[in-house]
Amino acid sequence: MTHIALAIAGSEASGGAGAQTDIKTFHELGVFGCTALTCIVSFDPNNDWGHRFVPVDPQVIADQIEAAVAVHGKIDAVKIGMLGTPTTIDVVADALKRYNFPQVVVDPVLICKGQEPGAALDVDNALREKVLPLGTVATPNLFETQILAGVDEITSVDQLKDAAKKIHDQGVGVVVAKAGTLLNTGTALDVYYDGSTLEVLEVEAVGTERVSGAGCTLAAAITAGLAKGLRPLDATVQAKELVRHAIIGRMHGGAPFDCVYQGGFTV
Ligand code: PXL
Repeated sequence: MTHIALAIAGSEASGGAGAQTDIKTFHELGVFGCTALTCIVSFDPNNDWGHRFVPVDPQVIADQIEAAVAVHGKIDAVKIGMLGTPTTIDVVADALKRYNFPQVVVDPVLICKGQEPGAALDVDNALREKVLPLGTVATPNLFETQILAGVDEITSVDQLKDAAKKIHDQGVGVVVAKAGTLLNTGTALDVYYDGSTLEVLEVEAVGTERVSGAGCTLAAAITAGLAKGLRPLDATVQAKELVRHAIIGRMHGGAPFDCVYQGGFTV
């Protein structure tokens, strides 16, 4: 039986991040992918690679989710990627309530380079109030973990564990708080917390440079694992391994950053 995952996420034209990455990751793990696009992001090579951001009309977002659900009859797992505006968050929260998907992975992408910093606070509050509690798993990066946990700075693994617990206390079943290489452990380190199990997950770091799409890939891989019936911890361990391969196989081109490529991973 083929399992189906839906990415409710933004388009990022280069294919390095966003919904394109999600689809490729689902495919790499043998899961059928579909999408509801929430916004269109185009990096601007003439403006410091800022993100030109265009939200998709709210009704069109609702229509896409309706279409994906109707065509397949069932969706095994959903990944929520960039939402970008409070209006989009409202539409997506409504859809999550209406369809009651069995697994919902929330990658709480707060703001993208080029958006108004003021917009971040609105998005942050709306995401925390309306979407996070509807998720079964959340995958905040270090910055998002600080904001969502309401803590100043996270510089140690113990602080990351405490922050993951604080986010869990806000009604998220499983928190995967991602530090990557930022805590200088020499590894790519994330904290997994599901209310009883607390695990520090580490894989060998490939390097310390940021690679575009790594976070999207991790959340998408967890989503695919859950769609196939893996337990959240096993899905997360597998996802970290896939991300490691996607970073090793990354694409170099005309931008000052590389982007992940999932192509070389085998389960
Ligand atoms: O990596 C975060 C992200 C998610 N979704 C979209 C993006 C980005 C970053 O560029 O463009 C659409």
